[in-house]
This record gives sequence, C-alpha cells and structure tokens, in this order.
Amino acid sequence: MSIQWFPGHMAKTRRLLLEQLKWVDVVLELADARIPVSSRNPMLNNLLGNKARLLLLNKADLADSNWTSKWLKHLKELSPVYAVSATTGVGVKQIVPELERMVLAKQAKQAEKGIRPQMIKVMIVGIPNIGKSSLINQLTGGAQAKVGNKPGVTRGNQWVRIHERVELLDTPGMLWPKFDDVEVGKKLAALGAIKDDVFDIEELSNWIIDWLNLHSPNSLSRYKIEESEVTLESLGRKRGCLIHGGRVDTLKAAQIFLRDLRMGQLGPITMDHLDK
Ligand SMILES: Nc1nc2c(ncn2[C@@H]2O[C@H](COP(=O)(O)OP(=O)(O)OP(=O)(O)O)[C@@H](O)[C@H]2O)c(=O)[nH]1
Ligand SMILES: [Mg+2]
Repeated sequence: MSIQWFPGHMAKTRRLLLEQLKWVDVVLELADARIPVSSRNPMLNNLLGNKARLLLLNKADLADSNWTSKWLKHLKELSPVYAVSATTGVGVKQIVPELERMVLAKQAKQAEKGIRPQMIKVMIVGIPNIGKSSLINQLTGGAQAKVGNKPGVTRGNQWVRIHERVELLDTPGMLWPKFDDVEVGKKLAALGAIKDDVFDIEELSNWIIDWLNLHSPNSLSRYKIEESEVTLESLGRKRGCLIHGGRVDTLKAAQIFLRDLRMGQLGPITMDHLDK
C-alpha cells in the first residue's frame, strides 16, 4: 500500500510560505519526536534557502526518551534542536531565548546602521497535526490558535505575538507531493498526519502491528492478549468489537488500535531509528 496526500490547500500553503518568508527572521520547524526523519518535509531545504531554522521535536512526551536523546545528539550537529511537548509544556521555555540568540548577529549588524531592535518574526512550519497551533497556545498561555485532533485544522496564515519581542506566524500543515520511501507515508499515516479516509486503515494497522512485533513487542503486550498473537481479530475480540454471528468488526478494531497508538496508550514509541 502506497499512501500519498497533497491536496490543493497544501500547494497553496507552499505558496503562502514563500510569500511570507521575506518577513521572517527564523523558521521554527516542528517535527514529530516519534518520527524525527519521516516527519520532516524535504521540500523545506529548497523553500527556505539559508533562512535560520530552529528544529523542535514535538510530542516528545509520546516518544521513547532513549531514542529522543540519540536523535537530539545526532540532529544538533546540523541545526539547533530541542525536544518539547506542546501539551505538557516540557522544553517550551527554551524556545524564546534560543530565538533571541539566533537573531543576535543580525540585530548587531542593524544596530551598527542605527536601526533599533525590531520584533523577531518567526514562522512555524510542519506537517499536519504536529502541534503547531498547540505550541502557539502553550507559548502564549492562551487559546489563540485553533487546535484539533485531526490533520488540517489551521487554514490560512495568522500572526500571533508570543512574547514582547517575538511574533509568530501559524501556518497550515503541509506535506510533500511524493513520499519516496513508502514507509514514510505509512509512518505519517500511523501517527495521524494524513487524513484517515485516504488510506485503508485495516491494512495500515496490520503493517504497524508487524512493525511493532519486530521493533517494539512490549507495546503490543499492553493489550494483554495472551492466548494468541495480537491481530485486529484478537484485539477486536478482546475489546468487544463484534458484529452479528460473533464475527469481529476488524474496521472498528483498527480504529481503536490507531487511536491507542496515537494517544500513547501503547507506551512511548519511536518509529524512526538511527542506523548506528
Ligand atoms: N501528547 C501530545 N499531544 C500533542 C502535542 N502537541 C499537540 N498535540 C495534540 O495533537 C493534536 C494536533 O494539534 P494542533 O496544534 O491542532 O496541530 P497543528 O499542527 O496545528 O495541526 P494542523 O493545523 O491541522 O496542521 C491535538 O490533539 C493536540 O492536543 C504534544 O506535544 N503531546
Ligand atoms: Mg494548526
């Protein structure tokens, strides 16, 4: 199964990002701590040019912290990076000081020309449902940006002041036209970045169950299905997803399984692993 999702509004978002980029000092890129590679948009390298970039691994509360430490060490060789949680607030306090550090050189140059320090303009970018709006709300301590547990909640661009000297532009989630590696599409779908109606959720759930059996069997043991292996069939039976004749409603079972995985009910999970 190959999954793709690049609807017209994402092509529009790509144009909006380009238009707004000239106003922006730093791009705040949100990736998912559970898939720190698969959740990064490869188009950004071209789109952003050499604009300063701060990378955040969000949803760190749902990721395996051992892997997160390894990823941070690896990624910080390329750009500043922090692990955060937009919902619990962990790590979020480091963001504004880091943004200020990143514009110091630029502001020093402006000061030489007699220009007073300007507002720091930051554009937040990332895949759908990654927590861009939640982070803005966490930074402002309010409910400035609309949040929702499905991809595609934010439409259009909105600037929000998050600090006396920092203004942030929320943007709609954006993916890219083709996932070169089919696993990337599956992982993005698994963790909720792709609308559920563009793929077969039973087929995807079976793939994830196989993946977990191989890489993280403890996650599945939380279902306490002892007499047989975990399948949509056994899981559905355990959860009482039955249809007439005592058959298992495997679609319902897949929905429950995906919800459990995404909400962290199977414990912390990281699905991108470093080779070394
Ligand atoms: N556990 C956990 N959940 C999070 C975190 N950040 C966001 N969420 C949840 O993820 C879902 C999506 O959050 P949003 O802030 O709407 O995501 P978004 O990136 O703005 O999404 P779009 O506007 O659709 O692109 C919501 O249910 C949030 O509560 C986090 O750090 N940890
Ligand atoms: Mg949003």
